[in-house]
Amino acid sequence: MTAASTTATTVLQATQSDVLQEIQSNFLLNSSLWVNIALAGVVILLFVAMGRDIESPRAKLIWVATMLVPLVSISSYAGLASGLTVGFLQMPPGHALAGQEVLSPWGRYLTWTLSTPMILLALGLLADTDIASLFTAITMDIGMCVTGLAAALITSSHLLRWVFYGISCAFFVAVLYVLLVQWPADAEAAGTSEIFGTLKLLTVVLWLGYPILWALGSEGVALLGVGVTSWGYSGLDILAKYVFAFLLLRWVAANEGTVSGSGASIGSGGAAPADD
Ligand code: RET
Repeated sequence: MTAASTTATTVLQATQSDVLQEIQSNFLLNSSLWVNIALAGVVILLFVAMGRDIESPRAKLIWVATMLVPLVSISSYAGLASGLTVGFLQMPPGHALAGQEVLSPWGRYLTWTLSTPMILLALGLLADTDIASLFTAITMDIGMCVTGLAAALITSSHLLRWVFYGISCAFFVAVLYVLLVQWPADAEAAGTSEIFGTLKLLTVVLWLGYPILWALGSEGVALLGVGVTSWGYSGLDILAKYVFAFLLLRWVAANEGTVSGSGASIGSGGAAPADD
């Protein structure tokens, strides 16, 4: 190992343990992470039990997509609690905390890229939508998360942080359009409109909280501190992921016939009878 690479390694390790120390010394922040790790663990076990009798391929696909939500979550929160996916960022001139080293839990935005498509996949399957519409919702959602990550990570320009925030919001509008305009009609035709309506409302209302929190938190105008912002996201996550997933799975387990009987477009296994 050369002297230069030894120095680089030392700096990297020091930075990560600095971050961990900072997280552990902030009770609000640390508890917001560990509560979610514990909850995700319980929810995973619960969902395994709830899905054990599901048999039709389509209902199973909804179940696996739903299961992935707490599975991604437990990994995401473990990454945050260990300091691996949290860093210090120096905010650019113009930002409320300009020049200060601000703790940024950027891993959240990264892992939303994996968890939110699973939520949309489950919802799209429930509504028995077509593959183009599902593809649109999921890709727009990934666009929203990745540009949200960019908005959080940019330290070169205050303006560009908000430009990326705006781009992310534009992607979000496309997701909202699919959820509010396209899928309700599909769900009506599939006979799942009641549960779809409940889950759509829960999703739209809670998801709107995320950009609001980002704007008010330390990455935006910094009206809220790092710990309060983190609890805000953790609270939204508990409702938007675990409560959402529980309601969906409970309904699917009790109404498997409705789900497996609807459409043959995605995940129904209708085109491959030999599979059984
Ligand atoms: C950001 C900031 C940039 C603008 C917008 C955002 C929206 C985030 C959303 C996140 C939803 C996350 C969920 C996670 C569950 O695992 C990235 C905060 C529009 C809607 C439901």
